Amino acid sequence: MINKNSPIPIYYQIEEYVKELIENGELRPGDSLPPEREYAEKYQISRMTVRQAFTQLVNEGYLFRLQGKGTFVAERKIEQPLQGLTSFTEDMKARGFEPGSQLIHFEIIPATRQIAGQLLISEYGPVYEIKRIRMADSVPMALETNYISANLVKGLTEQIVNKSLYSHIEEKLDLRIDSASQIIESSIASQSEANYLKISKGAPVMLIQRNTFLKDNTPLEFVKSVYRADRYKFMIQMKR
Ligand code: 16G
Repeated sequence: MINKNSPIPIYYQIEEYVKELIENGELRPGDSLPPEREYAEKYQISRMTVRQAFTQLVNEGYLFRLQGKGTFVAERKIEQPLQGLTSFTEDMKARGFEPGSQLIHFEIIPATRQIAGQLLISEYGPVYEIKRIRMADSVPMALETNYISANLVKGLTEQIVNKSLYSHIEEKLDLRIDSASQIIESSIASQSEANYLKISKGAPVMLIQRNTFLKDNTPLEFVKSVYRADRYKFMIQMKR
């Protein structure tokens, strides 16, 4: 696999080789990699070079290290297209995962000025504040807080939001979800976010803010989410 005469740097060749093993399934999530020393001896290269390749793969999310235990293959990231306006439940089902939610908080609160501004309702108007851990096959993927006007979407209950909000809104309330705008920025998990998402404090996350509108442009929801950066990547098609 390693060609020392190639103009391609050796660390890069190792990286490509390990990626190939992961992509063709020879290395599966959770598998441990042979110690760097073993690679170095086998291919007669320096341990530093192997380390450099592994570090790059850790940074790209293919591998992770456990102190004193070694280097392991990470779970594959979900590649989430950004074009379609879909719900978490739809996204997970489309990938063959069982969608799940754990309700952390459900309350009708008076809208703060920020929330009222996002939902175009009056300050202190009643809004649902719904905080859910969103799960795929019981693994926490994101922490989501929705704000929805209680005058627009009447009669939400804990039972309803334990399932799909979008399907309730469309199928039971017959409202047409039409468009959304979304902002994505990077951040790190706070202690409480880390606990909910079962990651370490300070682990990379993506903050997503979504404003969703009905067919007549009425704001339906204002959502703040924290997505695990080790499990998600986003994709968008572009054309020029
Ligand atoms: C997605 C949406 C969220 C929406 C939810 C409905 C993002 C960032 N958020 O998670 O705005 O409320 O789906 O999901 O994509 P549900 O129908 O499964 O409850």
